[in-house]
Amino acid sequence: MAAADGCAALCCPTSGVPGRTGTPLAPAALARPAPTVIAPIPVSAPLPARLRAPALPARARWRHALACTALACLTWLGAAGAPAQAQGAAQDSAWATQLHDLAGSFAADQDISAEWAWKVLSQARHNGRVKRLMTPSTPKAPTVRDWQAYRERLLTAARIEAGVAFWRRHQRQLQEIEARSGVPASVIVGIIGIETTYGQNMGSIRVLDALATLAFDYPSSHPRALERGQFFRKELEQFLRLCHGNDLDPLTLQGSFAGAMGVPQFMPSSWLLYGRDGNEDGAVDLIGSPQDAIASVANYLLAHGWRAHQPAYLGVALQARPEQLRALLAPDILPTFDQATLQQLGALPLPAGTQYDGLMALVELKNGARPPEYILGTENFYAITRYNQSSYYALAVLQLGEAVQQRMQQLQPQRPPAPKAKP
Ligand SMILES: [Ca+2]
Repeated sequence: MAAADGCAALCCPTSGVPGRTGTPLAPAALARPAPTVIAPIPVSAPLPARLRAPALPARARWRHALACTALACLTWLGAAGAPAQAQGAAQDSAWATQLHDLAGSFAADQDISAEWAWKVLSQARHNGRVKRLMTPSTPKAPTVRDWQAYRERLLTAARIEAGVAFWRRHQRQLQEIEARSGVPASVIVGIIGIETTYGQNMGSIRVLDALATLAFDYPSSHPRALERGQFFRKELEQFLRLCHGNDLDPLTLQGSFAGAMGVPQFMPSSWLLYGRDGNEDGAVDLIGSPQDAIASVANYLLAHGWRAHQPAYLGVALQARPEQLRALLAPDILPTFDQATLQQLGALPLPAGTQYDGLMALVELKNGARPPEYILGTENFYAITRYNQSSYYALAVLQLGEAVQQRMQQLQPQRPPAPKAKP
């Protein structure tokens, strides 16, 4: 996700792009596309050269040889059953070879066999809709960002009410985590609300297909297509490890078009690294357990620099000259300026006299043809952008959490007036 530019959150949600975890905004239930059927590699196709690398120790060579033999058998079995109409697609040898190559990379793995990997990967299907959604748009006119429109689209009354219900349902756990970690309940509630509306929309695309498509057929028109393809290849590998180690079915798991999964929309690597067992049942289940999702979101933010009891953003009174404004915006969302430097550059933190002593970034929020808005993002604001690298996303998370909290306070039952003391 393009760092701090807000584009991802506004127009191109992508879960877990390099540098990001979780994921992008989950698109509302995407229609399942007709899959492109890719036949297995013909039995005569040689294994890629990397599978035949000779530098392995003797034991690994034996295992490697067995794996390759098994791969060939599985390939032959698959080819024998391939429908005639798939013969044309079978010409796409690049797709099949890369899947084959990835399966073979498990040959020396201690936990996962290449046979199992190929059994799974050979069933990956190219998803044209995933590729189209990830393809950069080429509008005739540049996209005009509009923070207020984006905010209104996300901070709906229905989402706020769902947030109230979620917060009440998990109030005890949220309070305990806030007390223990310093990550406010409102921030956790904000993230889960923006990502999936509290588990209502976790995505409907088969993760295996999404990751394989983005790993091996990333849109070439993207300026960083190679890097992003490598990122998704790694995520596909981690997806196999996640499923293998947690008894998850890799053929049925669904998520966003970028392969993000569950209530918090974690990419496979983030699930493995930052997933936590919030309900203490011995497993990390980010799909079926909101408690695990809550604990994992807090853990993710802590791991990415969340500072307890510090604000995530401040207001700003901007009196900067044009050259000062350029200097203030140059670092983008990276917290760069202390209070003294901000004041020298004409950006005064609000409320005046705030005690925040960390670094900050001046964040510009464009409003279409109307004047932009500005805030000061702190290190905690930056931590939220590690979840989704968009300043618009981070502020929407924070303001949704605030809106849910305010709504809960409005709904607090009114205390009856104290009885008058008898004279
Ligand atoms: Ca659990």
